[in-house]
Amino acid sequence: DFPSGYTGYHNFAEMTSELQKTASDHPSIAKLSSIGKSFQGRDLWNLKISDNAGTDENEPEVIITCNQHAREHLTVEMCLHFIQRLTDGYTTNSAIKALVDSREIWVVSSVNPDGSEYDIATGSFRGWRKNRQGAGTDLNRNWGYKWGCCGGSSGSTSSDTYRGPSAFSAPETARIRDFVNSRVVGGVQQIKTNLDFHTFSELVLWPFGWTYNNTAPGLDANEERAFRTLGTQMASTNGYTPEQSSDLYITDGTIDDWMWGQYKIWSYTFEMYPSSGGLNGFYPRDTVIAAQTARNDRATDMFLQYSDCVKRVIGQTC
Ligand code: 0X9
Ligand code: CA
Ligand code: CA
Ligand code: ZN
Repeated sequence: DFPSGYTGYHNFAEMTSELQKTASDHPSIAKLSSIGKSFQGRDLWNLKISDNAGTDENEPEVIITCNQHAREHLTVEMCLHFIQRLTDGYTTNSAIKALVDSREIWVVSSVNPDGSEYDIATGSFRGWRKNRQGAGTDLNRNWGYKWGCCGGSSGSTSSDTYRGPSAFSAPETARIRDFVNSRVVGGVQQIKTNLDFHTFSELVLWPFGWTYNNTAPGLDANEERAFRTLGTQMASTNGYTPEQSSDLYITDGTIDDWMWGQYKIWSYTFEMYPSSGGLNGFYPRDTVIAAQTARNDRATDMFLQYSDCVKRVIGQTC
């Protein structure tokens, strides 16, 4: 389990209880389901937050994902904080109510529960990143858009950025893909936006990661301007640095490139606290959780606000 100094973090069982409690305390606006199992058989929980949560309404859909990388435990807390703020704030905060009423928000608070549990199993952190299938696959190199295209992932199983033997070879990415595919209704993808949380470096990133070019086939100058404008505005609320994801380094097979490349889902990656560090940058004490999750309240509100039409941020219609 988590070592002393870290007991404020949620392990998988604690996260599961928290999600179940939220759903039972707020049955009209929170509905919990599993989109399938991890490699080792843990549930991949997906909490829907919306008014009339049991009904599929005609509202822009949003998907928030956390913990693709095992050791990035602060991101689980980010998803849980986001859930708690929207559900507990619903009756008292009119701005929150307006967002919850006008969106259907899916939250996958742990994409990689096996890796996360493995990271804490001995009581001291292992520094583990990947899932637990064989030698481990880096889930954020396993998505099926330009998978393995560009030197932004590794073909060797021992690497921390091993892309897997084929796109979506990991059950964790495959189940989220299946879920996102299932949200095509009447030929229209219902999910408009995605926010994927990582640690660390305090960055707001947008596609593409596979090329240094700002634009590419499937991402025109106008779209790039909308990505940049909303990314920059969100970053101005949390003090992160906004940039195209390849400005960090080239990656291929990432969730954001797939979401955008496959479906034109406006997908951002947030790299949370701290701004720099070595391996210990992945392990901030639990005393920082409250401040470092609340730090993204305004950015996530803005993200939800524009989720009906991201191009509104540059004065365009959808
Ligand atoms: O390498 C990653 O997957 C991310 N950094 S982390 O330290 N959390 O592992 C950065 C990904 C940036 N690229 C894209 N989001 N495409
Ligand atoms: Ca609704
Ligand atoms: Ca819907
Ligand atoms: Zn990460």
